[in-house]
Amino acid sequence: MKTKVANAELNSYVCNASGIKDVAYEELKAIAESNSAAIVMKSCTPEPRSGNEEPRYMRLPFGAIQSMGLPNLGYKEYIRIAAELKKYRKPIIASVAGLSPDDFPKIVRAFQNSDVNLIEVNLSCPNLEGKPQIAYDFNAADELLGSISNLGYKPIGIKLPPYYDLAHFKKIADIIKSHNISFITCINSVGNTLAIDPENETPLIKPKSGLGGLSGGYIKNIALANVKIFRELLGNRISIFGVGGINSGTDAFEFLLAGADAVQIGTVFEKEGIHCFRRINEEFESIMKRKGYGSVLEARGNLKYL
Ligand code: RRO
Repeated sequence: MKTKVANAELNSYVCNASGIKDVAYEELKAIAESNSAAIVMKSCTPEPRSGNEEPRYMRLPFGAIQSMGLPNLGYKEYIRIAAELKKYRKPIIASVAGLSPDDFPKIVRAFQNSDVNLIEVNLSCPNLEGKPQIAYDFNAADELLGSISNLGYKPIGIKLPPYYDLAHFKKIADIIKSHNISFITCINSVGNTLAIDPENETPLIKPKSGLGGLSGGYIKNIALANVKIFRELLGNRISIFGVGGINSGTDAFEFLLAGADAVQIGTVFEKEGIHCFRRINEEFESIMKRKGYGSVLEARGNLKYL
């Protein structure tokens, strides 16, 4: 069940998503030693950040709500960590964030001269007070991609927020095609949602008056539609990581039918721990076998219509 994202070869179809248990060296080492097909690192900024106030991550019955606020060690530390993790011979995927437009080319340039294999640029963090999600501002996204897409030879991808309107899909897809973008990762959490504790009469999380990104099972169908629509709009030249609510091999297979090249696991990794990669991968392989598919590519985008 090997697959490929941009020029990176993945030994399986299932890996971790940025943002869960991937901030510190020990956590990334555990991912390196697990069945995750790649090592995806936490989105990073020029300087280390401790993130938003707690409570900032709460599990919900079918997923989670969080407003982490980009806690990370700063990009220089992730460049050092990538050098340490290279020996595991697994694709290392950096995730780039920023607090200002200039941060992005600065960090991308540094990762271009590092041991990471792919560079995922996060245009969709919903949890920074006063900072809109870049990928919802088409002019800003276009300008930002222009500033980062030709700084070196390592493939650049972008982490997208969910879109809901077909005209918006078309707009961002046209922007992506006009730059040197090799893969997309969709979707980030659904931003600015609210979960309430009715006993306490408070939100479940503290930052942003309780507003946070929703993830897990609640967003699977939004994610599936985003993967399918982008696969149609972008064609087969651009790889797609599907992410959002994947909890089983069946979920992973649905993302394959929608057009994903590989999937990333976030919320379930937080809840179940490192074993989730092996479990989901085994379940996925058994579905592929039962259905007679010999490779990921054979089934990719194979959704049939009623
Ligand atoms: O750290 C976060 O609060 C965070 C980020 Br950077 C992101 O891209 N998506 C998300 O749900 N949380």
